[in-house]
Amino acid sequence: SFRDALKGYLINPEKYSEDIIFHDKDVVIVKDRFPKSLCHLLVLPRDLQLSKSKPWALNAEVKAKLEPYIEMALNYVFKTFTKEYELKEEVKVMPFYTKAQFHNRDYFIENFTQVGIHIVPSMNNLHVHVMTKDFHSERLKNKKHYNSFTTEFFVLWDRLPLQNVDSKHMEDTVIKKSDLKCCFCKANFKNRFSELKLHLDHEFGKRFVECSI
Ligand code: GMP
Repeated sequence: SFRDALKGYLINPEKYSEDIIFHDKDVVIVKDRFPKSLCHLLVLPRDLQLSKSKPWALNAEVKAKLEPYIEMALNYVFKTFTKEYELKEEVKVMPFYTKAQFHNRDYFIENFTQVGIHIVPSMNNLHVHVMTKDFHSERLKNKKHYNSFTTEFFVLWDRLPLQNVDSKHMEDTVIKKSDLKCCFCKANFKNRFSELKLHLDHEFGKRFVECSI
């Protein structure tokens, strides 16, 4: 089923060299094929038993093993974004007020990236999302896509593990009923997804411009 689409990366990373930015015997880091932000990676532990476990239950021991790989993914995200985009310095709006902040790895990561898991994953193999928080992507096509990364449906790495999870509440209420709120300015678009999309384009364009090479 499509839910097993990530499994190939674990078993045979050599076969997917276009998608994969790093692998060793324990972990694969792959580009999300349907990225919901400009930089969107997945960190996948290769152990098949671990791969089957619930992401919200990730314990401290497993987290400690994955953390160096998450750092690696964050570095990649930082380098890629700051290579491809520039900050429009004349517009002083969060998350960056200055070019120095934009080019400061720690500041960039703290203010413009997120690491975490979907509380109810759509794919069977355990994966951790590492991404920028621009949500500037053609692949972001509906309310579910947006809310799955911007509400408590997305569990930040530092909050793991959770003790128990009400999956039905998460899917029925959090995803479907939460208003669409702009991740930059918090403007509330209620249920109006296409308006949110236009607004996100605007918010992006206010801050960033593609580097001319
Ligand atoms: O939460 C699952 C994530 O996996 C989503 O962000 C999807 O966009 C992503 N995804 C689904 N199928 C594939 C695939 O075949 N390859 C990759 N790299 N990502 C996928």
